[in-house]
Amino acid sequence: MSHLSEKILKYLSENDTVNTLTLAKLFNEDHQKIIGALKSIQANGDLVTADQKAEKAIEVTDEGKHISENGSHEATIYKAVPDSGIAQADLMKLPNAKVGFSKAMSAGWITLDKTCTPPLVRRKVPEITDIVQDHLKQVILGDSSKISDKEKQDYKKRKLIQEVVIKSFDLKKGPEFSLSLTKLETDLTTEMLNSGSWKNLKFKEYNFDALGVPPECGYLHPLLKVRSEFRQIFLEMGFCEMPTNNYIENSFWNFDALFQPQQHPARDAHDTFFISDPKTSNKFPMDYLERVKRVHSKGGYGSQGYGYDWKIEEAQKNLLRTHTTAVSARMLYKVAQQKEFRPIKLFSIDKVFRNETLDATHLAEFHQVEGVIADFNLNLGDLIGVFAEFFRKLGITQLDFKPAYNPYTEPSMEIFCFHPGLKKWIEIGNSGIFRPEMLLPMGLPEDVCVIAWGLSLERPTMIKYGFNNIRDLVGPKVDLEMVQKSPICRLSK
Ligand code: FB9
Repeated sequence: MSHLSEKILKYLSENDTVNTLTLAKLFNEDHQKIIGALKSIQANGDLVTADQKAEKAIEVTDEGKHISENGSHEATIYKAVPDSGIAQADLMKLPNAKVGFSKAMSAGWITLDKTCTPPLVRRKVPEITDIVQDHLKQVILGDSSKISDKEKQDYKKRKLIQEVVIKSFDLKKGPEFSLSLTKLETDLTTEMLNSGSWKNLKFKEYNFDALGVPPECGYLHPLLKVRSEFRQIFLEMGFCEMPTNNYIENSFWNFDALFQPQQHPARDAHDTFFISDPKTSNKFPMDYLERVKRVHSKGGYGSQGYGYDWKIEEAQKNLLRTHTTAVSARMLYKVAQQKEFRPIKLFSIDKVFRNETLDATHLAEFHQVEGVIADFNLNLGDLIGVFAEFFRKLGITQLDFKPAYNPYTEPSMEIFCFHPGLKKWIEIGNSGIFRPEMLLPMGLPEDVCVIAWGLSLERPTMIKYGFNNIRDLVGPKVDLEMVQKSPICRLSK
């Protein structure tokens, strides 16, 4: 129990009644503290009765407080007049001289000698009593009985005092008066219920007005911040997002549709995660599947093919998609089924899975970012121009390229940039023009070309946020505080 609450109860045990303002003076405490102690007594039950009183009182304003400490403006003016007198203009340079001069004149403390040039202000009395200052000091001490109503009106007009309503309480012993406050229980426990001890305990009242604990708001993971920046760039470049909500894919769309031969090493289990249940898919557009089979085994569309015995069983195997280009294939096939081809720009940013050796910067899964454009007669220049603009919006302008190989694109290029932050050349992606052996079996017109490029989300995020190990960014060991305090992602446009 607070010491103040004890003192109040003790005072009440020796006196029938007392007002809280009186207690504040007696205990030399701020009145609000007395009210606080009263509240904690009342929370314990009806130990005291408290009748609220509201009485008018006067208190000094800030200016009134200043005068009580430094003297009234008229006294300041009087004290500023030397025995030899002072030019009125000089006197009026003092602060509050206007009101001080007129009050000193009407008090008969000073006079204006106009026989001199310029007129001089002289003292009229040898000394003064600064009654205003004395009165204001009395108000501060809480005794304004010696101030006449007329004087109070004048001080109010001069804004030296103001009327306030002071709320206080007249206290008396209550029906449950006691000198001590029993500790209030805040929790009803199983032990209390079992032992029955709750019957002799007092419980704190529920405060239904108490606000709930503010919920910890959510925070976006740095990867998702970079994803939304990339998404914004694609959208403002006029790309539409592809539906990538299928981690599980079959080998047909992930490999065969992309003219990736069935004996390609990437299709081995050591590079790809195959699904054991359900192990296979069996729903394919069979006419299209036949064209894919033929282009792999016999060639066609000007291509000699791979000349191997293509097996549907291989194409039926389910897997975790190794690239989002599988989704691009599905989307391009869909575009090819439309009556009339219309140019399209597509993008995707989503997880892909590779059964590869893990290291400090590579996990078995990462987010692939891919941009695809299908239009008439596109060429390598168009491809370079588009991803150069994409990277420019990321603040990357110094690009270089190296020929590369992808089973589904020819030509293909690895993309490099001189990273201004790292001050070195780094690989930032891969790109190429999809091969006719991929596009024509889908049914796309011969003069339609499809260009595409890809990069990851993890690499730029690690660079942007200064991570050296991918496990500090993703996975079970991530420090959640990192997520909370990671700054907003602003990739320079
Ligand atoms: O993201 C990568 N690097 C990168 C990207 C951006 C960046 O910062 C931006 C400037 C702000 C910094 C680095 N890379 C691709 C390059 C390397 O990190 C590489 O080591 C890792 N690569 C992944 C695949 O590795 C197994 C990154 C991933 C990748 C590679 C190729 C593609 C997509 C992702 C592709 C493609 C493609 C090609 C043709 C047609 C369609 C898609």
